[in-house]
Amino acid sequence: SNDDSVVTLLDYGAGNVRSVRNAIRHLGFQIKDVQTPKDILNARRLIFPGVGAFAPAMDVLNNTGMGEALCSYIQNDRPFLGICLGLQLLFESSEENGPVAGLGLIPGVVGRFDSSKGFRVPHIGWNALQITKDSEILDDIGNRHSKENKDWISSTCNYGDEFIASVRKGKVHAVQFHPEKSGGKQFITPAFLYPQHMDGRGLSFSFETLPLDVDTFCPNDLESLKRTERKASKLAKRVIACLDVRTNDEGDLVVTKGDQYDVREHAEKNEVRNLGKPVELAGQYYKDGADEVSFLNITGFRDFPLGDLPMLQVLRSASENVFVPLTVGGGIRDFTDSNDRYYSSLEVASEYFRSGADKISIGSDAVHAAEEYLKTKVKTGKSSIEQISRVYGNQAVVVSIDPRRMYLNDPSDVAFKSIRLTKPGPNGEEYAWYQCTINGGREGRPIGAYELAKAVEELGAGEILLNCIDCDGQGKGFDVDLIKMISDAVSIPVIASSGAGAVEHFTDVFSKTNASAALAAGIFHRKEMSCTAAFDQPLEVPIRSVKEHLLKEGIEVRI
Ligand code: 1PR
Repeated sequence: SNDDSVVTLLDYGAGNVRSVRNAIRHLGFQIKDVQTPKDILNARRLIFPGVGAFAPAMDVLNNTGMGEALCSYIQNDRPFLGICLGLQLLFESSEENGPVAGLGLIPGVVGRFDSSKGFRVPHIGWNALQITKDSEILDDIGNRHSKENKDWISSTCNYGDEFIASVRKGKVHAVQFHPEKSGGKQFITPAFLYPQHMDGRGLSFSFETLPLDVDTFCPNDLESLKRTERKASKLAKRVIACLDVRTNDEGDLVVTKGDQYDVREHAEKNEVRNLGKPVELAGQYYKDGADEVSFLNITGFRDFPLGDLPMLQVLRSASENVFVPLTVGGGIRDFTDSNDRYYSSLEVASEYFRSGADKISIGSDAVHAAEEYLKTKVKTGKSSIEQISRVYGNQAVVVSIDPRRMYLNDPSDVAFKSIRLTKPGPNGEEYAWYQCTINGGREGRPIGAYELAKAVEELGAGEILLNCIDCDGQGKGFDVDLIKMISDAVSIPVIASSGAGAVEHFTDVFSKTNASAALAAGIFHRKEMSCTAAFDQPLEVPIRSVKEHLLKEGIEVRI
């Protein structure tokens, strides 16, 4: 097409491209989907938001002839923007699922981050870009990087290792991060893998400057970024708003909030506590500065999730207005319906990704998988964690742990890892272990939070959402003992959850543990809660105030 208002999109159906679509439309363009390789060759401008893992994406490109068309399009210096995997695929090969050969347009290998240096992998969150367009900085990096791809590099990022954050040559751009998920600021890079052998040169990028018209694209705030020091940068700590969603007794999908996982009002009618509409609240929290939004379908363990059209609709609508990552959890597992039709957890997850989720979160099914794995010591490849991470990448798989504190006088009383408590239990117990539960806390299982966390990390989970039933909804602070134990035990990011009631609780958890993010629910919804039945709680605190407080206390956050 020659129409200037049209953007051609290469979406091979492997994940969440919905947000990119929403971003393109938000900028006033129309979308033409690639159906055949010819559509690539005829594009006026092309966006390739690679999603999923490297090998399956290359298979699609090779088997459809799209790969060949892409190479010719790029070699002819036609307007192009690759995002995430859409950048990685341009390189010679990747270590993900591999080595697997890529399109070979840029010299270099896509490698794995080295988590042994104390940097958490996958790399999920907000990290500062290095603008390295001027030769001064290029010289600075010296000869460590390959000369061959030097002319491609437009920006880098240092996360223990220096890695390529974006490339550009002529009209061809590609970025490792997700401008469409960066809320108009900085960027987020779920860069489990990153292209190596690089130099720096650069541009900065944001959703607002998505270079739909690459000819006139202009980096924003180049000067201030140029001045930033070239040292290993830590990821900003994330603040995540969580919406527990369920159907109320009238059949509407509502945001609710439990008190130690109990979501009933306990007033006369014993209704499900209704705090508002999921899409509206998500939009509000995004505007208020949430780094991510999570939807937990808390009764998903009961119903067949693919039948759960309202939840899919919530994701579709939320992703139109929320330009930060969305996570969805609840009921992700293999399933056989009443007609004996079998659905794999992968199919269930795929439906969520297509509807706008960037990550899925697995609770109950992860407990079963971990128990099985610890018993047999065999990775079957069949668990939901393994299946989904293989296709969508580890960064897309969160495991939600719902542990309950079990007090002990003597740690040798149990076979599970226990800790010495900072504050003794109700009967003076000095120790506790944390028992994993399934089905929203309804059933305790013979596995501890520590054992579960280690096992799911080995199975391929990319992040842990660490709740604590005892603290949930209490507003008295996070369980720092538990969060410290788990965040020290694994090298994937840990999201601290349950108990936030004041801004100080966030500082507390970030300064005393290695949590990468803190998630909260009640503290952000209290305005809504105060109009429901008696619920004796501290006042509502906006996300903005939490972040301002963290910044004041010297903890880096995205403002
Ligand atoms: O087991 O895969 O179907 O997933 C079910 C998911 O639903 C799990 O992630 C589980 O944590 C969640 N869930 C199940 N029942 C409840 C409940 O409340 N009755 N919600 C529930 C759990 C926990 C937190 C909460 C924090 C912060 N919500 O995410 O938002 O504790 O709350 P606070 O800041 O107000 O203290 P599956």
